[in-house]
Amino acid sequence: MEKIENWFYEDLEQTSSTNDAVLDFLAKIKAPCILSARTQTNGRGRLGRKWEGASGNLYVSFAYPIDISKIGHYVLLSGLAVLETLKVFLSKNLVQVKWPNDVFVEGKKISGILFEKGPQDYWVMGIGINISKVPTLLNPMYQITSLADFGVTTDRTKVLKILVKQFDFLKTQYEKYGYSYIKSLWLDNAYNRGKKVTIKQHDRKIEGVLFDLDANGGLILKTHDGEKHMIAGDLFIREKND
Ligand code: BT5
Repeated sequence: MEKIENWFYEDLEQTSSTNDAVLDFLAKIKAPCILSARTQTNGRGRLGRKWEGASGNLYVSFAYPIDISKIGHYVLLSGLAVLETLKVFLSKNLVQVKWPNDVFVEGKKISGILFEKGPQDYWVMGIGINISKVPTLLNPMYQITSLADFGVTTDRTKVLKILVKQFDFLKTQYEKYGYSYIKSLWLDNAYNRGKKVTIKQHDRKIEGVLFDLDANGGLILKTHDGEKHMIAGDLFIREKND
């Protein structure tokens, strides 16, 4: 069986969603594992949204056990693993994490991550990174970019190998030094830290200054009514910074 670092690994030509296919792989081998696919026919995002594909991009899911009390920390850690991976290819100050775990380059979305519960204490961490192409989207939530837009020529296997190394490194640092390590790295690389942002939750909008992270990986906004803790939502830049 193929391996990347200490992870069992399988690559498929095509699947509907790597987040589903990795569960079949996990059922077979019963150990932490990674599954990628060259194409995904029904990739998904949060809240039933779609993740659009183009060939050459990376679609990968990791299945591994997480203590439920730490899930918010792993959500941030996953975004940092993608951030550090992209910094290998791009100038470091261009890449930022957008809460909870999107990665943006020059204000455009290049990567999205979807966590889903698996069997027992396993979770699935599904990561999409635009490498060679920006898919065509009718009404994207944000502007979109890819590594190719910045003149980078690489392939999904090279990016995946670096991603696994970065993830393993950050997980080890987290286990050694705790959440404070993840929190400060995240804040140092946060999109729009100290600026006015809007968090959209279904039909609700909360506006405030992106200030800090709480103990569970939630976002702390400074609003007119004091500090507010966000555990879910989509972050947008305020159009007028008034
Ligand atoms: C996410 O959701 O950003 C999580 C996406 C996770 C995708 C990976 S691919 C491997 C694994 N298998 C899966 O089936 N999923 C995971 P969310 O925050 O809800 O953002 C979704 C929104 O991002 C969409 O509504 C679009 O506006 C936008 N979008 C869709 N495809 C995109 C792309 N390729 N690049 C940038 N933005 C995209």
